[in-house]
Amino acid sequence: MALPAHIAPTAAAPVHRQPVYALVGNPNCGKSTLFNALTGLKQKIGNYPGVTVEKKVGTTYSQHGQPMTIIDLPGAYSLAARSPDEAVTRDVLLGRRSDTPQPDRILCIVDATNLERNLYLVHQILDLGRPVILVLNMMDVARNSGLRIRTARLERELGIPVIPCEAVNGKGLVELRLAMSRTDLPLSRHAWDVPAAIAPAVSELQASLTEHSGKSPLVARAEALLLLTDQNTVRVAGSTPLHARTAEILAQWQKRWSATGTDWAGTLVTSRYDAIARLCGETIEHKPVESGPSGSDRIDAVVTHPDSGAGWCWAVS
Ligand SMILES: Nc1nc2c(ncn2[C@@H]2O[C@H](COP(=O)(O)OP(=O)(O)OP(=O)(O)O)[C@@H](O)[C@H]2O)c(=O)[nH]1
Ligand SMILES: [Mg+2]
Repeated sequence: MALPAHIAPTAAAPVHRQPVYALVGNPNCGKSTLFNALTGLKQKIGNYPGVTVEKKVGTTYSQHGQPMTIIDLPGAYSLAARSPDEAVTRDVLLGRRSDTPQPDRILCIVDATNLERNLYLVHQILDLGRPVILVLNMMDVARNSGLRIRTARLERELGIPVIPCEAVNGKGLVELRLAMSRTDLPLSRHAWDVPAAIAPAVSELQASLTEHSGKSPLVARAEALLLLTDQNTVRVAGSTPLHARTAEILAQWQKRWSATGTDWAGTLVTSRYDAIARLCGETIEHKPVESGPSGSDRIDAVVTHPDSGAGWCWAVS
């Protein structure tokens, strides 16, 4: 079957060795449930060296039986880390930890009932320039609360595969495995213009990170954006420190902006939220739920009823 043009292969380099997927999302959105469903007993659980943060790595198989590694990362609301858990997630994704391979691809899982908040992290991750698959989890709860998500529109806007899922009962897993098996996953085309007042600083930091820390241009850009919003940077054991020249450039810009009263971090965060709000406005629809049993009764019924797959049609586009 021909792929829709908006998620057809682009310039993303195919991965020839065993691909490493990171599973990442907000706390409590179903990461571990999905990780367990994909990996079964093929899991190794330990700690990241030097921090009391759990490290979970597992193996799953492509549709052709090829092994794929999955790392279940700690829950995070943002890559601008505020806790050791978030710092580990940020550092693994940015390739800052020598004890963990930088993931080739990223499975972003979101709670579909709270898409706008969950998309903040996804938006930051799309900046990393890695192939991303977006998993809309908790679709049972979303459907029962009257939410309709225009999945095809979301795919088109972001330019990546979007897979509706119910990790708790395995729905959507076949489609997810098919997407994960693709050797030619596309890179997102998500367009997010950095506000003009901040753009020169991002370029300068990006150049320094590329030159002094050997980062690829896209990872360096994502990292530059983070340096500007990560006001109280949480550093954990195992994380590579910032190069002195990059730290100097950052301090110079911050001094300049402080003198002119420019709220650089606020400007960046607001601009990202504006882009997400626009996206959600185009893709989420609230329909009043018809009267009947209470919301939680209906959710229980869907989760526990063996035939809950009937009428499995939540992707309105
Ligand atoms: N109704 C419903 N519940 C789900 C679904 N997926 C996961 N859950 C439930 O959501 C709760 C949280 O799931 P977890 O897999 O522990 O979430 P997590 O993201 O790993 O949480 P943290 O590791 O604490 O950040 C559990 O009670 C799951 O059973 C789903 O698709 N539908
Ligand atoms: Mg978990």
